[in-house]
Amino acid sequence: MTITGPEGNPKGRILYAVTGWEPANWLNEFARAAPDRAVVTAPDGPPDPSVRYAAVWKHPPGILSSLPNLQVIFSVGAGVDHIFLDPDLPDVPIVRIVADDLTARMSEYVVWQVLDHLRHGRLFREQQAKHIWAEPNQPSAADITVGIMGLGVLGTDAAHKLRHLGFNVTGWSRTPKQVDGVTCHAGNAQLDAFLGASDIVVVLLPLTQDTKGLVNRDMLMKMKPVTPLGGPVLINAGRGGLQVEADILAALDREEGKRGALMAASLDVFETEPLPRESPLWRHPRVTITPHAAASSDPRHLVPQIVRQIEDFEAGRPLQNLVDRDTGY
Ligand code: NDP
Ligand code: OXD
Repeated sequence: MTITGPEGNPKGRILYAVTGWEPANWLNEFARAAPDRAVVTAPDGPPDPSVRYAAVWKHPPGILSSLPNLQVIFSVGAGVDHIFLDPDLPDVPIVRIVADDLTARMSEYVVWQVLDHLRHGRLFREQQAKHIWAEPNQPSAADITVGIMGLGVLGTDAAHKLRHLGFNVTGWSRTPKQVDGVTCHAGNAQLDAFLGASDIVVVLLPLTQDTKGLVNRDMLMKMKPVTPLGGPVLINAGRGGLQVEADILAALDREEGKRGALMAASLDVFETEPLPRESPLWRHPRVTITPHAAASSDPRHLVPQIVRQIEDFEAGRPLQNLVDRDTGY
């Protein structure tokens, strides 16, 4: 167990239970933002009654139920599916991250990938390697409709930025939405219309019981067979569990112009992470892979927000960005 901050302090301690990320920067930020509060990195031994808050990412299942006085769980990511993997999840409020820094990073990723597909990035990199000077047909942003699955915090910001660049933007959410300049679709009844209108589909959905495996053969068959880019393009920065990778690979290898054929894919998230070395996605010439890095959680921006929420909570003010356990996001 590591403890930072003062011991024997009456203020509720914070458990930092994060798997796979370097803890030093987070602990430094907690020390800076909450110098009067102890942070515990891994409780062992008897249940720790002084821990009242937990900041988690893929925490070891069962660790939270061992804390008798836990009052709030904070996800240090925007997504919370990792929290629901714990079968012994205590019945306390769950708060997720909504932060301008993270939102801006995600929109940068979406805009970067959309522009790379529009501006033939892959082709030009190939041509450069072979010293080929040739200009392909170049559609403009106004010729392309980008469809965003998930019109939440991240999807809405990306939609605005793509609109600003001149793309047509359509969106899909669970409940009806109104977003300036965006044609909005909602619910399963409007999914086909949404897919049929989109040249590039960007997935920014949370992983829930309802969305698991949604990006599958059935969905790919409903995408436009022909677009100004040749065929449809898929970009997934939501969660790997949303996609069926065997179906995406099959769609990439289907004959161009045929229904269900995918022109290219940009994938930031995968069914298994890290993406196994033997996955054929690594070597597919029309797949762009990033290592779940579309929008990193930066402790400089996120820790002060968590500490502020704890202070508000202790002062009797309501928590923000609460997760709905029924919908799973
Ligand atoms: P929000 O909760 O703000 O938005 C989620 C959106 O998805 C909402 O528009 C919601 O609809 C929609 N949605 C949820 N379930 C369904 C459904 N069954 N059918 C249709 N639409 C649905 O989340 P964020 O925008 O903040 O984040 C989205 C996801 O992005 C996160 O859950 C996480 O998985 C992922 N993420 C990935 C990162 C990365 O680095 N790759 C970084 C950060 C987040 P409604 O508006 O009706 O509620
Ligand atoms: C997140 C993520 O959910 O990094 O924030 O994926």
